[in-house]
Amino acid sequence: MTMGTERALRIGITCYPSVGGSGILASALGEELARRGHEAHFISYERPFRLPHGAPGIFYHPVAISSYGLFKYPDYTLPLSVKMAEVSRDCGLDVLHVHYAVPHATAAILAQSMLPPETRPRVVTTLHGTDTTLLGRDAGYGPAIAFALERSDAVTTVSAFLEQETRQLMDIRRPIEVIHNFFEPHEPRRSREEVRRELGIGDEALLLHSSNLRPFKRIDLLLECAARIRPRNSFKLLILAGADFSPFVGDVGRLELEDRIIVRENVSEMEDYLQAADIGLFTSDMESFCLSILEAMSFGCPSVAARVGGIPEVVVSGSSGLLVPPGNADNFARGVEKLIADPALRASLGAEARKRARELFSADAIVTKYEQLYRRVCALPRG
Ligand code: GMT
Repeated sequence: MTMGTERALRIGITCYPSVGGSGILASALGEELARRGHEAHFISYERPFRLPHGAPGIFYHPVAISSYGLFKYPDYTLPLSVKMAEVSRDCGLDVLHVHYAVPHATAAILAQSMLPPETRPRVVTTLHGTDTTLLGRDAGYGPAIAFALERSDAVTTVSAFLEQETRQLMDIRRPIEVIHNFFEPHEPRRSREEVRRELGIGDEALLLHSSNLRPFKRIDLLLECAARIRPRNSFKLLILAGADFSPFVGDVGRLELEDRIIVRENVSEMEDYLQAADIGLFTSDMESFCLSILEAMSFGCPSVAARVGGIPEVVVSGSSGLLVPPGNADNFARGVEKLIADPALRASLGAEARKRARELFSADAIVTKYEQLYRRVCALPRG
């Protein structure tokens, strides 16, 4: 297929298929590439959970993992690289685009090396966060990550913060391009009123937190903040949990928040809930971007969030949300109270948040950058 004068591309995409920003972003990218006439070939141990079924141009190639008596730990990297090489050869992939370096970038470099030079796909590695900020510091991973980054045909990060952090931590000198995350909302299936009715929301403000509940998301601080918001009956907090919430149920009881907290686990109709929310609340200690804030912004919902990592690239405090110093429940509670008490401020921050999301972080703005990058690496001489 050709697009104008340019031919359609065949892109292999590898990501973690489970709930997490990097997998969500990779799935959305594949969906948008297919909509633009390219082929997106997902290679992973499971089908990414947000990937639409039956859409033209989207393919899924499972990686089978065997367990052998000799192995104490099952190995994923080698079967992944073999599958990457096989799909590259059989489907004529132009690019292997891996999301999250560990172990995907190493597997892609190995896959590339296993193929004859004339059929080698280019490797694009997108760093998402802890693949360098955490694992990059780990002596058992750091050198392999640095090697795969140096060997990739292009490396991108989802924020300028992550680019600087990666350079400093890993002593990387090669070019790294910043391509921010994007979010392209689907049409909600239910109305805002219907969803608020389901959640039992009356005049209260509906606060929203969505995450995979990992330790750096600071769910303890989120709940502590909820316990300190006054008046107590001015809000309810909806937690869209991408993981089992039961470890936190004890804290909800201890803080006497049973009537304030609503939990929904692993929802697939994100947009239904995003459109129903009034204020996002994100207490993370670290985020290279925080896709959940962007998802809320797309529906005109401003967030109170920690001023950490790449979040200030997403939210301009006082204009499209409120950023507060991290780690202190009172800071978050005062920010939320301010927005609950001032609907006009909430509306103006929300309008600016939606505008910023559309102008800077839409598929139109971002996917085009990936397409240009793919074409640029495809023009490189094959190594
Ligand atoms: O890096 C991680 O810990 C996991 C990763 C994920 O898969 O959710 O999160 C990172 O990537 C997201 C998508 O680009 C970003 O929105 C998150 O901010 C980022 N997390 C961290 O930097 C801690």
